[in-house]
Amino acid sequence: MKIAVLGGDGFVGWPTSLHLSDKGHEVHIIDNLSRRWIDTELGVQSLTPMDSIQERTRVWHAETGRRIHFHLIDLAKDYEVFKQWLAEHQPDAIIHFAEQRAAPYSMKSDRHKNYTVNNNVNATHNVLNAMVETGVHAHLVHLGTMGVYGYSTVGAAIPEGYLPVGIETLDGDTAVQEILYPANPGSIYHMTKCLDQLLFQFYAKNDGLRITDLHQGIVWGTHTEQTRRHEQLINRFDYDGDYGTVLNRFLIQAAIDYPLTVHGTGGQTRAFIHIQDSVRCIEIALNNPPEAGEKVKIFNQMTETHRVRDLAEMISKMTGARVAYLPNPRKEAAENDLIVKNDQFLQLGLNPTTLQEGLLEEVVEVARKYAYRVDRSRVPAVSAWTKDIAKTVERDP
Ligand code: USQ
Repeated sequence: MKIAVLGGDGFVGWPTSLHLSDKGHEVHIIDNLSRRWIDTELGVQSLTPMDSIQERTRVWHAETGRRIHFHLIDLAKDYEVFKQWLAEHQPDAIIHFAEQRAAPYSMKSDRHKNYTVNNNVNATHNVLNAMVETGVHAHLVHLGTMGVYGYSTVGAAIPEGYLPVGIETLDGDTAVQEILYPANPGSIYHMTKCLDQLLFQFYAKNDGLRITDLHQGIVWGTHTEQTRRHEQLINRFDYDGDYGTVLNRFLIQAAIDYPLTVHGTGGQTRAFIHIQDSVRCIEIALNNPPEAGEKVKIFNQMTETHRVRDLAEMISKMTGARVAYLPNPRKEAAENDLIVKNDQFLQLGLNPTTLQEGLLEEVVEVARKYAYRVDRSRVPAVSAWTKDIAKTVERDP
């Protein structure tokens, strides 16, 4: 297949591009390199040393003989350029990662809120609009988030996207209708992914676009089979308070002897997936597209659920790190349960990497190896969800 990977320079986009190229697909990365600009804005860098995208693709070619093409396009701003690219290249599939993906970054200030909404919603709509306009009815696979469901405790498993609801009819009967699971975002970033869902629903219905939305949990880990092949193919690894996700943050904190930064009681339960499984899921989704005219296909892309404090205690036992319970900068439920259905990927052959088997290797291979690159002043999470919370958040544990 000819595959366009939008956002192919990012944390999940890069290993996905390598994985698909390795499988023999013709991969075209489209990216505006915004994630690298944001590193500059925040004054941080990936824990792992990252080369330019041009250098990464050159090394991939030298290693494997395969070419990954790179196109510098801003999807949110350069609609006409993207439309022309699409008409010219006619990909069979488009994978859409090209969104600002950090919840804390999206909550930093009014400017960051505007940026996240404008960037994410425009990018998604521009892609859909250009597909219809050019008649390129490629299979669109979008990286969504488990966060669209919210984390309120309902004591029932979260289904894969849809919920059957009974509505009382005028004559007293019950009509059953399938609806998108009620969106319940916990940040501006998560809200944009909820808005994406409506855009997909409309374009699938109105224009018969074939769309798959992957509701992914928190990704942990760094390496995939392909990123291990050469030092310069390494994936990025964020540890800072805005872009670092919880488990990867705990790993690097343990490696630099920084108390593990648990927000609140650590009673938040979240869904997790290893980066290797994430790229496999994307491939499985690509190979199982919906039919034209079918509703949007939704998968829950996660393999395990864990409570934040249990993760901290697990890593503390493994490494001897101390655990710090800090005031929570976020507005979120202090404690929640989470049960998630992920039957579709399991039935299609996903064999999950568990935390137990992968964690130790990650600490030793990545966190300790690159610990010398960490700027400790960038570890605290200082982005507060409301102005009131900002007053109560302790800046440094
Ligand atoms: N947390 C801590 N300590 C930290 C960092 C986070 O206790 O140092 C807590 C947070 O308060 C939150 C939980 O850990 O309760 C998860 O935070 P996170 O930053 O790991 O994850 P989140 O903000 O939800 O976002 C990440 C990715 C996002 C993706 C999402 C999947 O950045 O792109 O969509 O995970 S999910 O969480 O399932 O919605």
